Amino acid sequence: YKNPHYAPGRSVNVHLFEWKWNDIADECERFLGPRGFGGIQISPPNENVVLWTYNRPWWERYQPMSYQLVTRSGDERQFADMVRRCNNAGVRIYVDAVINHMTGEPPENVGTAGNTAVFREWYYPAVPFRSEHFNWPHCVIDGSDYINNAWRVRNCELVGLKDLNQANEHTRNMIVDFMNKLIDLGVAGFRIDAAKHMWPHDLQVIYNRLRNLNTAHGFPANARPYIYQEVIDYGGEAISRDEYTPIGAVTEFKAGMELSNAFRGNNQLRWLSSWGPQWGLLAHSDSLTFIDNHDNERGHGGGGGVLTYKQPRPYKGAIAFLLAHPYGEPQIMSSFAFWDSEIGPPMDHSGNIISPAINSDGTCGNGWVCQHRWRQIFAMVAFRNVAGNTAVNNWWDNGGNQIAFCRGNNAFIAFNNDYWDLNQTLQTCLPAGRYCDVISGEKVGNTCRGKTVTVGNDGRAHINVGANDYDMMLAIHVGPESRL
Ligand code: QV4
Ligand code: CA
Repeated sequence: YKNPHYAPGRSVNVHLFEWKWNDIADECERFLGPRGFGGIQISPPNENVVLWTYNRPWWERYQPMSYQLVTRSGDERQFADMVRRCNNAGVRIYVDAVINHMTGEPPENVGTAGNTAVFREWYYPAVPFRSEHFNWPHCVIDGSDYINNAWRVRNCELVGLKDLNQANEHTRNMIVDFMNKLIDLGVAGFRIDAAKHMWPHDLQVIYNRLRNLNTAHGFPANARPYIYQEVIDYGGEAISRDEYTPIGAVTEFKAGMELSNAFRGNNQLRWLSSWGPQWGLLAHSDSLTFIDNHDNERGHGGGGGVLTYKQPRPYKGAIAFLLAHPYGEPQIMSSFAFWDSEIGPPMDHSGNIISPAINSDGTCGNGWVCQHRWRQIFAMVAFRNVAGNTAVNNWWDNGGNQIAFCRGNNAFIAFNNDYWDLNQTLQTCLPAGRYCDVISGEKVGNTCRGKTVTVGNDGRAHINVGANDYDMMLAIHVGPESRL
């Protein structure tokens, strides 16, 4: 369950938060496929309660009404079409699976597929779930439970959301049928929402009942779905991430916290020479890494003070390090712009999501941030693909916030987060020749719109990253995007 089953030569998963299925299919064909992205995490595809009371917040999608594949992102036909088109473009789809709970007791009672429920009777006829399929006695998680009561964290309600009993046979069957249907439609795996709130053993039973990935969508025979479980663990809680690594990968929230801290200037970059498990992070193969996610970019789920698109310079630096370093299976966030932590995606007066516009310079409009289309970010996806499974070598630092390293003989990156210039000759490990820095500008035709780096026969090159440069890093590699 720890292999994302990316197509060969690809890496990096992007969360296209609240995107519509048709738009994702287009994005696979026109951008993500050609640019070498590995996969996409999509928003929950199953029916959720519609909350006009709160002006259609993004979080309504985390309150399921049924497992019918009808949401603001699209219906089942559009979902199937998206998965097929993305797989054809070499890009995998991972589903955000909300299986811990159903709705709370919302002020409205109609779902995105038109179904209703009887909240006070724990009755969801469109699944169906009845009261016996939930955890009893009824209780709601308290803040202190996280510290000292694992049972309550798993058997009581998360913010009042009706808590399913994954040990119940019928409940399991409904969840397994839902996930298997998605596998048959060609998805490559799942983010398990609120995994901390479910018993690892129950999850294991569910995972073991999942079908193999669909070979008609290009997956090898006997491939198991990629499973990454949302467990927020900064230490000090009754429940640990280590309870979940035996059954699948786990979201490593410490990675974004530590890299945000470092690239904000609160910890010297030179310490990153030991990045990985030595920092208290999960083992490489267990670890889904990211800087920000849809919760902590907006202060939900405990926040975490991570860098987001609102601090672009250090954010791009942190993402560049995340993608340049071989540790972990990285995911990047692709957001819509927000000023308020509850507001939903760009929408019209009827609540329909407005598609991102694609500007002539390749960036997005209509309120979509599209970090994945920022040059400094998609360039690092290509960098990671070229680096492949090489290790870090030739680490250099100035004893402070200037660092550089090679990935085998394929790729080289330097960072300068000091208040003075990085201006010196460094070992790049690359074959002699001229390279275009993919951070400061794209290579167009055979001209480099950014800095040009000349590597000598000894592999060394003069590297310049000014303290006042637009970005704090310089990256070159042997791929066609960089080689001149
Ligand atoms: C309110 C009160 C509660 C009260 C309840 C009942 O706040 O104290 O008990 O009413 O009357 C929304 C509202 C929330 C409301 C709740 C139920 O924001 O105020 O409770 O609905 O009506 C997202 C949002 C939540 C949102 C939820 C459901 O972040 O704010 O709650 O969707 O719409 C922990 C978990 C972790 C979790 C994280 C947020 O360990 O698993 O909190 N992260 C995931 C998702 C996240 C999602 C959920 C879990 C739930 O990433 O986006 O929550 O599916 O750290
Ligand atoms: Ca639970």
